[in-house]
Amino acid sequence: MKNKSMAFAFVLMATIAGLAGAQQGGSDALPTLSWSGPWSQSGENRFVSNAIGHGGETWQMLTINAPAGGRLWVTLTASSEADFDFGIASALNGARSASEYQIRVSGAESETLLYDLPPGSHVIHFGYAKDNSVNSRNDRVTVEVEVSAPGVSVAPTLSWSGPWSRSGENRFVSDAIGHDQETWQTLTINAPAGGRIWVTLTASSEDHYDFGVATALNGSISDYWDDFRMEVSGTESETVLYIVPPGTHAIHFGYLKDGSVSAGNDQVIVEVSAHAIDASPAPATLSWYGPWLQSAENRYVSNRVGHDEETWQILVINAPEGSRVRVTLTASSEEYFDFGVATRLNGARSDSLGDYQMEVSGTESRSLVYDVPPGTHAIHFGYLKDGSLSQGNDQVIVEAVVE
Ligand SMILES: [Ca+2]
Ligand SMILES: [Ca+2]
Ligand SMILES: [Ca+2]
Repeated sequence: MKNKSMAFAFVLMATIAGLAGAQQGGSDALPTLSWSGPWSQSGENRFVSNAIGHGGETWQMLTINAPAGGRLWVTLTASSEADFDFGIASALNGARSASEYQIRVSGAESETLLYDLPPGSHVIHFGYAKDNSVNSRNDRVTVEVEVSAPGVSVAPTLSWSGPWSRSGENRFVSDAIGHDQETWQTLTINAPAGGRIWVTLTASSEDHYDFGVATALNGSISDYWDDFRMEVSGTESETVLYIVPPGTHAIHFGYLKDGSVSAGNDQVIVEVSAHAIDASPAPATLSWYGPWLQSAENRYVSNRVGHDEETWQILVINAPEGSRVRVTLTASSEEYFDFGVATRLNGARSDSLGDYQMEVSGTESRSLVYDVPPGTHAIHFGYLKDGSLSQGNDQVIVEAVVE
């Protein structure tokens, strides 16, 4: 149990540490950093949240002096009760808030965030907020910050180690293993000016039992499933964007099998592309093909079809430097029988409802963000009707926004 004098000692130590420095040296162009709050310093610009009780919050403030602007890389790593106790980073010059934030992490999640700094002085608040019961892991969050000058663009270089087979420049297929075994491949990223790393994992495995996984950036190989950044099985394929601060980093990719049964090719494939942080990335463009009726920019309404029929519209995303696209599907249809669907990125039209990324029926409206790697990609939107009855407007509406 933490008492008041211990809490006071934490505050005092952190204050002394804050006064003693945490200033970033180097060239005049680099932003300088100063910290205030009760968290414990554990590196030049690395702080660990202090102990708090259930229902509590604790905050640490970073002040950034950036006369020439710059880039700020924030890595937030939780060690907490998954989905209930959160580490939080505010928006640039945003408020302290457990409900409005730039990013939050829980469990064993670790994420890196890039803030583009306009010239001037700025603040960011970091928090740890707990719900009303249960502590897990180390019950804290760690924040680590790095800065770089504005406008430096150098593409990261990639190197690989492990037993997997190369099938493209940065594409590897897991090697054959038996039941209850696992195999790992390591990607090392050398990123002197930071970068964006797009990772696609594609499974061909026993659904729900044999998994392809990717760790967090610099995460460890671990038995805890919620420690992984991404998991795929069956015929799943997913893409995730890693934002990488300046320096050298690793991501581990695994194929993990349970005690019996193999399916498909019994493997996972990883494909990676690395890109410089560009000061003004080329925006993604959206184009649409199909019979649906346009009702606004990037908003389409399905055309009329009969019972047991379906109709499809295609969205093509051209994203020279990668992007995130938010898609919203809104149904007005016979509930549970007539569906609006969206495929995975580059997924196939399919007869099986479980294969879609998103489904709506009745009066449902759902929205989803696709992480889109650099290149040209497609999403298919469908309206699928069963053999009888129509309700509502008998249609689905799709809207897409580049974030
Ligand atoms: Ca809790
Ligand atoms: Ca299996
Ligand atoms: Ca129907």
